[in-house]
Amino acid sequence: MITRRNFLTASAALAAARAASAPAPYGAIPTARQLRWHELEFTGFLHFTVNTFTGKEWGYGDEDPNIFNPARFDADAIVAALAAGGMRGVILTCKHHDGFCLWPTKTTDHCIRNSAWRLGKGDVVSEISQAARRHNLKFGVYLSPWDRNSAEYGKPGYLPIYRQQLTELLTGYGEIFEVWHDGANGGDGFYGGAREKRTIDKNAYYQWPETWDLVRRLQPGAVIFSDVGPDVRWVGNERGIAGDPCWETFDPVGVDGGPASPGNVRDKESPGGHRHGSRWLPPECDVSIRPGWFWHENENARVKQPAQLIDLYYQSVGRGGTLLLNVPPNRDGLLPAEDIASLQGFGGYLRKTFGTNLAARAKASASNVRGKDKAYAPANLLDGRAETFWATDDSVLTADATIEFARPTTFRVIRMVEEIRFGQRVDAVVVENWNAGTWEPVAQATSIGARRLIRLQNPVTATRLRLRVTQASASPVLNEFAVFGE
Ligand code: FUL
Repeated sequence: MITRRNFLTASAALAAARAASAPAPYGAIPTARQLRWHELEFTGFLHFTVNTFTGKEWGYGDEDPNIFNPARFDADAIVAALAAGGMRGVILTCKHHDGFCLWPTKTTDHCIRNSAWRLGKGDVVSEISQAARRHNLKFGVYLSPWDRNSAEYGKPGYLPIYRQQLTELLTGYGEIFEVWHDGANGGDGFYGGAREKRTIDKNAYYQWPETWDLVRRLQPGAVIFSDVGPDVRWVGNERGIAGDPCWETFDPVGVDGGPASPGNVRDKESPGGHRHGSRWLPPECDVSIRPGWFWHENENARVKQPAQLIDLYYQSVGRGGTLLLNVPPNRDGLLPAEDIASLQGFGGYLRKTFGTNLAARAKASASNVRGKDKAYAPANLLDGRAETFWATDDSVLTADATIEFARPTTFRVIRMVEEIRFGQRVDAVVVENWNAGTWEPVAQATSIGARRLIRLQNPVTATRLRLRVTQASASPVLNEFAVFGE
């Protein structure tokens, strides 16, 4: 007898039989923390320390803590300007190479506690982290491994100090989204008065794997950045520009061809990554809004203009990486008016350009849909949802999706997103415009990954557009195809 309950169970089983299974992941895939990091797209860097007051880029380590005295320091104003620029996170130089700590650390006297600022009661890390939370930005820390102040630097005794500093930062200031270790390791310095040159073995000295374990234990959600990851790779230049193509996967190799470590990587390979690399290790593109990383009076007229920031955005975020833009506070402890104006101009561009996907109401069709299952329909490219995607059958590596607008639509920017939970699968695409009975190419690209943005030379008007995957290493799985006016 067919009861209602049996009937329902039977039809559910039928539906399940018809539903095609999701594609198997291809190659290396991102972790949950990497996925969250990709979504941030654009974050800020704050280089701020004794250098701001001495005019140096690299402090020697013998600076008097009293020179750090940003009389009008206003964390809220700083972070508000970053937010207006469109940033979703901020990383502070809690300690740069000079060793001066911007928080009252227990590990050294060379810190803010011994500065005249706020009678030694101030804590820049605390204030920036709290302002970040108020403005809905994630907070991250830069802790320079090289410490030109510490007497222990270069000896075994420095490692426990470095790890203790990291522990203080990762336990005292709430959730941390990124831990940033640069690769400028060793050289001359004050070193507790020794004033000498100390070189270290870049692969062995810091015992990075143990330090990274510590970060995992204390802040499991944080990504770790360095020349070699383990979560996010340096893009290989300080101009903020990723390669084209730019693969999200990478197997770093040391300068001599041996094992790599922070400060020892063949950085010519970093902008492009490695197609079919064994690790998901996407690039973060760091660059300063000014020529230097720290504020210098004589660079006030050389602040990057919104148009330059826009170009950088397309060359970093638009190639599947993230953009980490440094905006250094000045001696007052504020962002200069020039920098704030640039951020505002750029943030306005982002909001205006990417606020409306002109393809959101278009109709989509495709040459192939995985298992003919609606769950993988090309309409998913247009729905603005992160979790839905267009996928083809496993055997179908080249395919196209066509979208039809209700009326002629003019756009200048194209955005494509792979569903990277399934790995980086697409090797090349072409976008074509239906014009008087033929398909005309308007754009082409290689790697997509987390994002590919194409800004056309001139706006294009279309009634019908076709996205053709012309080469792929596994059946394409695409999350988004969007177009924007400028
Ligand atoms: C480098 C440092 O040497 C620079 O001063 C700056 O902090 C840059 C972001 O990282 O390794």
